[in-house]
Amino acid sequence: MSVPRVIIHLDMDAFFAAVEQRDHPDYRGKPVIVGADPKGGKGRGVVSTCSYEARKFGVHSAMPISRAWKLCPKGIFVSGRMGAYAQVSRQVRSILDQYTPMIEPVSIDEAFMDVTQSLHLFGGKRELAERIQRQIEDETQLTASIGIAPCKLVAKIASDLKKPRGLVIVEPEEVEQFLRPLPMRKLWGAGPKTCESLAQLGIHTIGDLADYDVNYLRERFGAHGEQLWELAHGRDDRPVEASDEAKSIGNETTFEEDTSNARQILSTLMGLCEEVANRLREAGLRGRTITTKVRYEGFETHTRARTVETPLDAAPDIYRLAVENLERADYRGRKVRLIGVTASHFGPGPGRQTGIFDPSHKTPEANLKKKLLNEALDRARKRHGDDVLRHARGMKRSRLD
Ligand code: TTP
Ligand code: MG
Repeated sequence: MSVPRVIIHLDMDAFFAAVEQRDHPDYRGKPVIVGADPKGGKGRGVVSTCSYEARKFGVHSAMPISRAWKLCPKGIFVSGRMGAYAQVSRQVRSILDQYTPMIEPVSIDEAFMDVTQSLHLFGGKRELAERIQRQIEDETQLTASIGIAPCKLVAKIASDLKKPRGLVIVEPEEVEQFLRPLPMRKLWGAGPKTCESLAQLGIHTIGDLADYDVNYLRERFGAHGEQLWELAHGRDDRPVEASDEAKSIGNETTFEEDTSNARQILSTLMGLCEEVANRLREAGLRGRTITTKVRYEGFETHTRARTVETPLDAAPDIYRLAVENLERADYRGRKVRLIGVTASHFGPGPGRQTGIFDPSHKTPEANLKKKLLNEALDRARKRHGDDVLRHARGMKRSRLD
């Protein structure tokens, strides 16, 4: 028998609503509903999420906003700030990174972690989980719930059981008993239709399924039936799939002295774009979102981003968007301390598809020419270092675009 794994599932509590309550102290302790505009009860969108105070009224995610308006007329309805939620999500991720490299983000507010190898560094399971929860609370003023189990299925169910601020640990020998009383819909992969068919066979709980004849399930539902039966016994060996790919590639530089000289600022930005483009191509990636960061004297910092349909990996394309962003940050005439550029929101790069017939370029030949030139420049850079490349690319740029 191999050593049981230690899998954590972490999920933030009432995530969007909790961020709103954190940032608006007058919302605390009140029903906050994040979602579409209720338009006085006539709105047509849905609820994204709501605070636990609002859940007492029966409001929940994905419910029509008009219904939430009826159930909770005194609720505070807000439209939500994705940027703020994404930022917290990144902050939480960087906390989790301190505990293991084996992290699989599942959504904006949840992740699996495989801590089998790193657990001993932090004491026992409870110590580790409490420490992560405390650190998240200290650094974000938000709460998270955690489930710990030998597999993903059970860890995920466990994290949901004692929300908010929940911590449920299921030891390997407890897994089957833990699952048995739970309703079928808690089992991953059992959708409403499957649950209905199983209910007709008298299968209502996960325990009912575990006790059922697997041969019959296989006959009736095929491989899926057998898989569900395995899961019902707590047998789930799906690995935590840590993606070690970077989510963004960026670079920034601080000027020796604050400067308002546009030529200097733009040529520095060009250099940064070239470096980002090189790193993208080395990684076989292209970015759809280009973000420019500019910090003025006195540390006032602006970031502006643009997302395009077709992912980019060539310096001139990145530079064009980076300059547009910079203009939108009203840099002209102001003293700039730092600038940076980042590519994110990756799409497939040439390493992953042929790339030559990429619709981002007018003709396949133009695209091929550009690709070959960029590859040649990459080779030159490896041979002669960055300075040569910068110079060479600066000269070739006008011919290619
Ligand atoms: P969840 O983790 O499902 O919900 P939650 O964090 O709000 O509440 P809980 O304490 O039960 O975990 O989803 C995370 C965020 O994703 C949620 O705050 C808002 C968003 N979301 C939607 O926009 N629409 C949806 O239908 C769901 C389920 C979530
Ligand atoms: Mg959540």
